[in-house]
Amino acid sequence: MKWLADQFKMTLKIDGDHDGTSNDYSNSNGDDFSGLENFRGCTVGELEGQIERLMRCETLTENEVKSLCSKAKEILIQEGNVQNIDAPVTICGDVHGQFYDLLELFRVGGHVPDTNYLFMGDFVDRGFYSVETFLLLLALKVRYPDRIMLIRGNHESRQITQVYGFYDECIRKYGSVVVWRCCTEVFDCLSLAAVVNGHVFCVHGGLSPSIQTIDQIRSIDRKQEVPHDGPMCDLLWSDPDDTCGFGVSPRGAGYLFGGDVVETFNTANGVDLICRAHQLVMEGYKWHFNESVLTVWSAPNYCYRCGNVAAILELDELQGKEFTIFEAAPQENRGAPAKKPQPDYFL
Ligand SMILES: [Mn+2]
Repeated sequence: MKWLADQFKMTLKIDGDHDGTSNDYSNSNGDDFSGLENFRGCTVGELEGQIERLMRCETLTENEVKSLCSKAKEILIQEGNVQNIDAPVTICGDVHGQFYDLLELFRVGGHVPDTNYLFMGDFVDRGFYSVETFLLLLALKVRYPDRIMLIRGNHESRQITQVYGFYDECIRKYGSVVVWRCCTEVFDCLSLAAVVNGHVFCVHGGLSPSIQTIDQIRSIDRKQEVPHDGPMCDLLWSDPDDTCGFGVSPRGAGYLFGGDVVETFNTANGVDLICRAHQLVMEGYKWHFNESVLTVWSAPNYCYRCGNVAAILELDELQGKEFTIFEAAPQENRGAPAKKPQPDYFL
């Protein structure tokens, strides 16, 4: 079982092994439409009200989720498999449902739309607030489509979310599978990668032996559940490793890829840097292979117990890089603890 291998590795990590634009939507700059205008089926005022509530970690109603997801799908499906993005942009790694730490990320990195963001997947699972985290990112995407880019991580999957928490959280908070199902349909529309200013290739996991050029990624039929193998799977699951060529991944999906593979890929595609997420790093970010690959991790104190700091990377117009390190949101900013669900026998 591939996914059990992932679970096993994650357990190891938690226990102390730490290895491990081009969009042309009009009306999307945040300035072009008034509060009364109708915007993809609801008013900007309604959408902004939803963003305000989500920022307070309040859940949306099931009907609001349905309509938000259907608008998000419309926007996301029009984006390419590989999104071309212009700097300045702030690049973020895994968030994993740690809602209050996402607010901390926005506090230190700036809010949308003042700061442009690229989130490299793994929005859900593990943390207590995958629903609020994902819906907030989605609502911001619908409100400011050119200011926030979301690409798919290996956890944006039906199979993985049923094991690692998002499915159970949806059932607990809504009492049915409807919200989970809506969100997983959005997952299928997420882009697979991004290229910033033509030079920085961003992807959740890494490289694939089936992919030599970025153009090959553009021809993948991405609107589906993450497959168990093949190029789409590899992009979301692979990890860099001090090896030559491609090696077997202990995760049971994707590959380990070496510095030689990166050099070939980067040269062939005119890329200087592969920016990815997917692996916990205690310092928030980590360079590999003579700074040709970078891991960015944005979930501080991962799973509320790893003790790591988180990082985001700001790329400026001149290819300058600035890391911001941040810690978990302090307890007093985390709001009231989540209400415990009523045990089934009371219902
Ligand atoms: Mn991942």
